[in-house]
Amino acid sequence: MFDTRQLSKTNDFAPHRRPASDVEFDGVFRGLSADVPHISPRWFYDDVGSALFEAITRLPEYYPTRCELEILDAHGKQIGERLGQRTAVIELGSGSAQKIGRLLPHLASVRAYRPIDVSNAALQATSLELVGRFPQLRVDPVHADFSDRDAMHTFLQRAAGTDDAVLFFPGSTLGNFEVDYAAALLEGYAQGLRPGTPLLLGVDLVKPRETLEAAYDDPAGVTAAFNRNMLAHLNRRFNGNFDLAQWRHEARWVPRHRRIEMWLRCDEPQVVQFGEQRIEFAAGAGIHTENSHKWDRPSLHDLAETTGWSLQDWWTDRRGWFAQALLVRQDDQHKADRLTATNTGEHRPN
Ligand code: SAH
Ligand code: AVI
Repeated sequence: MFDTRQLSKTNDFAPHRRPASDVEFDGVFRGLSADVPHISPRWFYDDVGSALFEAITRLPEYYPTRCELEILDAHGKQIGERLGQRTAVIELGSGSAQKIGRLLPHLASVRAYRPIDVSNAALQATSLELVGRFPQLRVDPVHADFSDRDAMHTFLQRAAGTDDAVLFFPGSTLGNFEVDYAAALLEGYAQGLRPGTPLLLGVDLVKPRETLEAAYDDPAGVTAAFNRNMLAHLNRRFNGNFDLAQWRHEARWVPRHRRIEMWLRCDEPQVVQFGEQRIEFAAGAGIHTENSHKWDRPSLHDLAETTGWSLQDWWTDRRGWFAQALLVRQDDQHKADRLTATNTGEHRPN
């Protein structure tokens, strides 16, 4: 049995923010009323959404989870060696924490695990499970939004400043952000960390359209249910009345952006009550609910180099569908050299 003293109280950081519900309502309402209506994918993850995501990871068409587990199983020992003597793991978007469970046996010096997630249900369940499996481990669950750059900066300085921490960001969750925003996040994380700090990043790779679209539009309709559940979540959270039956799931590969886009589309006009506000959608209107960007080694290398990180290692599954990238926080000299090279027109080959 686990010792509950191992498990710290869930931490909420960013106490300087306005009451969360006002900020959150404004953000969601602005997105829904924009010219291209959109919602942040973080709103997928209420209790039901977290459970639906777990169901997605078991679908035959959804390859990313199996590929990433394959990499951790095949190369976990080497990854552990490359990470060196770490005392803490900070995981971004930990979900069911299945992946850290595969890595921890190769990280003998780790004493603390800090999973960060917006889903309380996922955080609580997985923290308890890990405490049970790794009795020497201290688990500090953090209920927070990892896309809040200021709060993350403060948190990383505090949490990683005293440890030799490794940041773990699996699942290709970084790919759910617009590329510019993903870059800003990586840059913000780097600024909160000491030079040499490693980031083990899971990224999904570009592959044929049919494979990608099948992974995001399964015949059993689990991904459709996951997509629609976002409206149920918003209804509950913000007193809305979206009629889920009126919205159909769409997922398509957009080669120009190298991403899968998920949308919810209505065939009939809709008037939706949202808190005190009303939002109108014309027949055929869509709400953009998710991007899932895909990468290759050169594009990931460039993303790292321009955001304060260096790509040091790269492991893929047998088919080359998914990768674990080991990035290391650059030192300031590296950054200065890179800026000089850019200003003098020198270009690094990919
Ligand atoms: N890392 C797991 C789960 C990926 S699903 C895996 O690889 O299988 C994405 C996870 O990130 C979910 O658990 C979700 O609740 C969490 N998440 C999504 N957006 C978030 C945000 N902005 N801040 C914190 N957690 C977030
Ligand atoms: C969490 N994230 C990386 C998943 C993905 O593949 O983009 C979420 C998901 N959306 C639909 N299926 C899975």
